[in-house]
Amino acid sequence: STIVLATRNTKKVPEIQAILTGAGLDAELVGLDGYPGMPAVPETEPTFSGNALLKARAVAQYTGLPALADDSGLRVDALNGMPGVLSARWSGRFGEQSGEMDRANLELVLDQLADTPQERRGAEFVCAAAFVLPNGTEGVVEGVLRGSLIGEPHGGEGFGYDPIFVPEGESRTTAEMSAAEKNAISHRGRAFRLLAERVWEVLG
Ligand code: ITT
Repeated sequence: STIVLATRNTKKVPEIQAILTGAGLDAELVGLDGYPGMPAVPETEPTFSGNALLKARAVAQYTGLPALADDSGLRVDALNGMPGVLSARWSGRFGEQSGEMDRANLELVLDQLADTPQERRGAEFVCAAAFVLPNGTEGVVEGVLRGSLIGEPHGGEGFGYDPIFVPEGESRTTAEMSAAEKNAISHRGRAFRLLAERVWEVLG
């Protein structure tokens, strides 16, 4: 069966496909590349869960297929939880080529933390995973990964803020981990493994 993932972030599709396949969900995930006419969904909610549900509902309605969505981001302790739901848009360069936009977002956070010592550089990745089925059944769950932000980027895997994020108890950034290593501990891994259980219950 096919499930549409309500994302234009091409890095999310393989990450989430691997997590769901690992959780035993037998479905092919497709991103929004196949739906170029679908209008962008404004992410107007103040919470990750609210925005994930907005995206999944819009795509379920547009496609008539079961839809999943990921709304995620980085909460930085010393920035009072920012950029949070604004993580993709933090540098104001949303819509540019994804590598450059990711780098601009990361550099801005590093600038903002320039005077913050390592012991106060705690942060967490958060992921809300939502599902909406054609019969209207819906749900949303969250996963969190605690860690801290180092002063300069390390590693070329992953995306977004991965090159500066070191999970608690680890010495490498999530950009220095394989996809499987990251998924085993990540906010996204936790959220989508929970979601897979939930979707099974609903589907009976
Ligand atoms: P869609 O809304 O189309 O899914 P998006 O990238 O705009 O794509 P979000 O609004 O959920 O998605 O923003 C997520 C941002 O949070 C992402 O662009 C990264 O900057 C950051 N982020 C989320 N998960 C991350 C991860 O696993 N590693 C590094 N950065 C992450």
